[in-house]
Amino acid sequence: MKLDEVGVLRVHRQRFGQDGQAFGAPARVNLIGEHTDYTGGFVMPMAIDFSTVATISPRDDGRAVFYSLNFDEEVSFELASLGRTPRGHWSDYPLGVVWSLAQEGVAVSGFSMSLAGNVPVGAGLSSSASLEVATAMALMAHAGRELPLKTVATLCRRTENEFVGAKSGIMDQFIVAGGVAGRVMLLDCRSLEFELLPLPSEVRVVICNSMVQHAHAGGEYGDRRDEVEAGQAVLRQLRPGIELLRDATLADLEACKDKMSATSFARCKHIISENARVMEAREALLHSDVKRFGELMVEAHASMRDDFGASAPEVDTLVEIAVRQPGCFGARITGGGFGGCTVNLVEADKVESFVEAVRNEYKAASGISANCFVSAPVDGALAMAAKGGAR
Ligand code: GAF
Repeated sequence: MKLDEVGVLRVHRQRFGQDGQAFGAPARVNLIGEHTDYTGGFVMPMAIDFSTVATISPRDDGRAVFYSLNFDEEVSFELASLGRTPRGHWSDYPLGVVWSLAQEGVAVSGFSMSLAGNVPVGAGLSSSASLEVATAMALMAHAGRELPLKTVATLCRRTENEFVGAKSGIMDQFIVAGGVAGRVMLLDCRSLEFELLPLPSEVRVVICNSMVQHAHAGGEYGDRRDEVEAGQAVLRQLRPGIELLRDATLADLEACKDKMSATSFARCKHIISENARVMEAREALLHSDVKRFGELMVEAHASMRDDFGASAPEVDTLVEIAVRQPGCFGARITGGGFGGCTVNLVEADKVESFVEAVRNEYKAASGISANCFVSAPVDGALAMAAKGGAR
């Protein structure tokens, strides 16, 4: 899905009277490892072919001016008096990046920034991380600073957690900044060490949007996180050597069952079993065992639905339809949950018939037209910039 980057540069010039420099960031889909990131576990995302472009040029009045092409709205702030003051507005994301960069010791001078994106919002594909990372790339260039991947991801996560007020983990910002074309990423969310793995050539990643939206900030995502952290606190207290849930086994959890709520038990069970599934999925990929990889995706979906309580009826329907189709190895909900998209692993030469059947059957079952698209793993923002362009 190519953004009209030239169009964004033209709009920037018309509005601000200066040529801008454009920086892009993709979206992401997570193949497996859901809700494991904020307890230091494992995830396996890849960057996908949607993007946000931030175009920047300097100004000399000490102001930060953002223009959103998507909303056709301009907002302006005095940089000298910038505090941690979110307004519940789209500009919280780019403004939060300015604030977060300052926490990192990078102060920026006045700038005009035009922002445009084609990442579906509320679909679980990380439109917010894409916006944060594109903004950070533009601001770093404006300040003449190059920061490493871990710092870029961490400062963008800080924007989300401490400025916007959404309690997300590190996965989205990390893959959006650090993705590499043709590779999926196995990320250890405690050490931030990662491994890049190829997808077997006989499969394609198909993403199907249920068109049912979720809400992240506050809401159910935050509730799940609290339930998980309550369980983690019990394990930490009762089992020596457990700092984060990723250190625990299902036997540890079982031993602490009567010390936590049934809800926390189920949430932790999902996370502990999901971490194990991610590691098994890595093995499957290393052996090009797409059949096993697909089975793990289906198990991961059941765990998100039954233990984590983070699916939605429409998404369950999409998964049930998908796994019946010839050539589909596995399907599951992807992202934070409560709606959004499924990710499907499909035999390359069955993709067309798969998409047609899923769209038809989903429409018949729910009355909703799903959007389906295929994406290979694409470059993240740092690789994109290193290759010299927003795209
Ligand atoms: C959202 C969050 F932003 C991520 O950090 C992650 O927790 C994900 O939900 C669930 O795996 O995308």
